Amino acid sequence: MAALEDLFASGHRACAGCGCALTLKTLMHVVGPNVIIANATGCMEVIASPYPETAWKVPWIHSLFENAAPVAAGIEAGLKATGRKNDTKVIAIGGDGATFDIGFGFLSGVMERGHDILYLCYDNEAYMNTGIQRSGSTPYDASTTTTPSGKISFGNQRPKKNMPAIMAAHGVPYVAVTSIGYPADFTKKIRKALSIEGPKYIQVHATCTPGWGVDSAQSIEILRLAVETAMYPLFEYENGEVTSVHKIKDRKPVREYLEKQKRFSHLFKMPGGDKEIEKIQQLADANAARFGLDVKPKAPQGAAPEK
Ligand SMILES: Cc1ncc(C[n+]2csc(CCOP(=O)(O)OP(=O)(O)O)c2C)c(N)n1
Ligand code: SF4
Repeated sequence: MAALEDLFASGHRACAGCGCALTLKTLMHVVGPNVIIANATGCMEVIASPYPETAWKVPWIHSLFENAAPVAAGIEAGLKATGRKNDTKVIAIGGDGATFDIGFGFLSGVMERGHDILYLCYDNEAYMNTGIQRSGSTPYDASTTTTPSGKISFGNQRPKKNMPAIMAAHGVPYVAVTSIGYPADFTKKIRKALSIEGPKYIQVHATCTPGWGVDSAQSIEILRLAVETAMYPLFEYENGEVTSVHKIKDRKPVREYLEKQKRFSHLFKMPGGDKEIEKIQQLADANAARFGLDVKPKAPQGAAPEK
């Protein structure tokens, strides 16, 4: 098999084990050269474009933190107006801070206006580039520099914002949640999104090794545990309806995910931590129930069929 060209080249300055950089590398293997990318401010912009160098081998633009989606929409409209859209894909990329919070209104406008773009949010669950501040995507009880755990707090006390549901509520044709811990799932969903005309939103769970406090060698294992515990369910919405979910066989307790990350380590030391872990387990259980994630055990052979 011919080697895939790295259109997001190595030599950039991401930390070892960065799931976000792996996301972009894998994205470009799927997308190929006929693309224009608009990138929000954030780690992936900073590590890949220190002047005068760039890791990008395709047309790429960075403007502001909040406006990757409108910049992409402008590019798409310009290509159409000048008769040059053809098969050129237009992709906007932003972290969860850029997507869930600061670029939220801008993204909503773009989704509503029906532009033919893919918006990719790499979700590392905090503002990492500026030193691990909480975002609307930070999970319950995670310790960040703006929601530090300590005597008076278990960390972030707000639930993760349900962005996929908000995006689906715009009536867009395709919304998907994936994880770079599952590259085949990621690749399949990117391919599908690019085959659909109109606005698409894909959210990909991606490790930040210093932000989550994990060993770089465990980056993928942690992402897989997020899915296997139902902390981060993977699913697709088509035209507002959930059309597929990634099922889980033998769902693991959330403890197995939490105990491997420093951002949750206080839960295992502080009085009352067990109760908090139980609350997080309930959030995962609710995810499993909502999406029907658990694979039901098969009835033993010869057993009477369920009524
Ligand atoms: C309007 C504005 N506010 C704040 C900043 C400072 N800033 C730059 S990057 C960043 C964090 C980005 O967070 P996120 O979008 O989650 O991406 P990540 O760094 O995690 O990749 C912030 C707050 C800015 N550049 N512009
Ligand atoms: S700080 Fe986090 S998101 Fe930024 S390059 Fe390092 S691992 Fe990646």
